[in-house]
Amino acid sequence: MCAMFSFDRYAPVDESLFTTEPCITRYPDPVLTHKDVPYRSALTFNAGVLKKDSKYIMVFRNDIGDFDKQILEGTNLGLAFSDDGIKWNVEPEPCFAMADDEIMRVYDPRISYMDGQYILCFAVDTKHGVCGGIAVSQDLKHFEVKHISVPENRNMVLFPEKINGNYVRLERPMPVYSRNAHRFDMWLSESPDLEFWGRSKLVLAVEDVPYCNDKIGPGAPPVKTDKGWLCIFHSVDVDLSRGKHGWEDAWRKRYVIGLALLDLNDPSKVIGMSKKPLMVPEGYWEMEQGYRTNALFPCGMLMEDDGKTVRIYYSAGDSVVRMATANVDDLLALCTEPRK
Ligand code: BMA
Repeated sequence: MCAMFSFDRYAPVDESLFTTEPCITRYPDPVLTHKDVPYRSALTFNAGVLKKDSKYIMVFRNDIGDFDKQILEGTNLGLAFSDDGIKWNVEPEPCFAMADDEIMRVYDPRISYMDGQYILCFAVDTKHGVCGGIAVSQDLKHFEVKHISVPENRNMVLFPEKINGNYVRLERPMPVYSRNAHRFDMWLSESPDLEFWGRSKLVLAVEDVPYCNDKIGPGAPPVKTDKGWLCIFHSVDVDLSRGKHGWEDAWRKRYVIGLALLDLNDPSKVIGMSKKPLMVPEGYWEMEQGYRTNALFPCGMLMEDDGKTVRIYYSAGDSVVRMATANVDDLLALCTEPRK
């Protein structure tokens, strides 16, 4: 193995880093569970959220099945609207699904609105690997698929506006030859038209994140501030001694939420990063219940109309959607101030 990349397979992480930042306020209850869904639903999670014309719009992953019997039978994407971002009305039918001889399902949506159209990014499970997909829609009922990447790629997230004339996405390829271990990093690509993507660059690597020993991936469309793009991501540490949590025989991962600040004009440049997680799993909804406990997975982030309050929509336990708020200046300070 090349010495430069000699990682311990899963080096232990410093547990003292794993606290939620005090600037975070969680809404106490989930904002969406399978009980809110008027069609078959076992797990509602990994939800992209957008605020447009004072309305909140959510596209969420709906795993079909039976929560109480712990049965999962497939996945589609659901659509919900809200006046306050807390109480959601789910549309009567799912809004999007893909399946054919090659594609098994789409999942983990992120939503943006640009140039008069909604843009949905999602993961695509195919018989030949996981791809990233991008589709556009005028009405969130009819979608035109613009792009499906080569495998393996996941967690595509668009910046909310073009940068230097191009669409820009964050993404998380899954290289198997890079460091002789499972180390998946955050990358960026550009496109003039959402269809053709290139100029790919590494943005943030696992070894840059002091509380990660496995993989990171972009979370939600970044929020623009005058200091840079606020970017949340998920970060995973693995501890092989972790045993059964949730529905599976063993679940050895912990998913936390990280925070970074990217350069406004060249968002491949990380100009600040919180040296500890922004949020870690806490309490009943995040640690005790669900398909996979100990997993926070953010897919939505938006700035409120006051220009100060940032909302983060994240999943807990791959089972419910939750929401937390923070003041934008506190988030910026976490990225820019040296830690004591
Ligand atoms: C990731 C994806 C997500 C999921 C997360 C936590 O690898 O599969 O869909 O929410 O794991 O289980």
